[in-house]
Amino acid sequence: MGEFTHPLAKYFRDGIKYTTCPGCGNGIAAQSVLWGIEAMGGNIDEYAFVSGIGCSGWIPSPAFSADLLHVTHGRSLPVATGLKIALPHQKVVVFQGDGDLSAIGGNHFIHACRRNVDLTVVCINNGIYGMTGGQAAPTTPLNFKTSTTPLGNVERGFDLSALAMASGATFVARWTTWHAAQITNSFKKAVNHQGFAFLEIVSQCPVQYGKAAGMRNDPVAMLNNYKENSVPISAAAKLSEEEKRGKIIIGELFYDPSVPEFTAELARLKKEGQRGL
Ligand SMILES: Cc1ncc(C[n+]2csc(CCOP(=O)(O)OP(=O)(O)O)c2C)c(N)n1
Ligand code: SF4
Ligand SMILES: [Mg+2]
Repeated sequence: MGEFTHPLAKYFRDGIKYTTCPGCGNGIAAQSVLWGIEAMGGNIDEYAFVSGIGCSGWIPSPAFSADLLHVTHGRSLPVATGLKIALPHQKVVVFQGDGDLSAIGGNHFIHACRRNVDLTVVCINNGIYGMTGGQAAPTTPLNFKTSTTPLGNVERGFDLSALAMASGATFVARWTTWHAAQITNSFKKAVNHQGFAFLEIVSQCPVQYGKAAGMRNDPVAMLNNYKENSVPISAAAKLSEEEKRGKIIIGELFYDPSVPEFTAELARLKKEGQRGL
């Protein structure tokens, strides 16, 4: 039998090895996004990837054979915004962990949503600080035990997609790593949407979150859990608040193509200024 080359291997730099733990959802997220790029013509040079610090930050960088910016923790959105203003024709895709996005980077996030900058944000929401030892994040569920909340978390977790919608994002979708094909479809729509697109991927960290949830190093149990507890948005509308508790509401949650996009508005103002208006 001949040697098998993975169809997505062409998108990776030679000789780079992922440091991701076995069974981590980051692999599914990476593949789902790359399948989307493949379906949209496969020209990875059209994209620039920006990421911060955290396990999710290592998804594009240094592995993807593309333009990459790997920046400080929580700061990928201001950098991505600057990049998009400088190179408006580049498709800018940002990978963020839930901690990176909603703790240290929380203010950057709400303002990037509000500005409707044409970025695609792929948020790997594993409900915890994975890379640094399993500390509680702003997404960690109430009562959940982590290394910093050994008796249980007294804070309620953010619903990141709801935060994005409330802050003004104009495309919002949420899936879990069980829904790889759906992630690919939503990623394509997100990239083609002219505005701030937020794609939340509820993802397993079998090492840190799994340990605390009684599913240590058991990604299959975590994926089955996502499969059993995910509810499509259409079905969720018929459930009471009590019935929705503990469920993951999935689907394309919001889309508004009518809001002016930030960099297009800047270009319009520049043109008007040059004409002396
Ligand atoms: C300014 C700053 N504060 C804190 C850290 C430490 N730190 C690195 S990654 C991280 C959180 C990682 O969690 P998340 O963003 O959810 O990514 P994950 O590892 O779970 O993918 C923290 C607190 C840092 N690198 N820089
Ligand atoms: S610590 Fe968790 S999030 Fe980080 S690579 Fe390992 S399994 Fe993935
Ligand atoms: Mg995390």
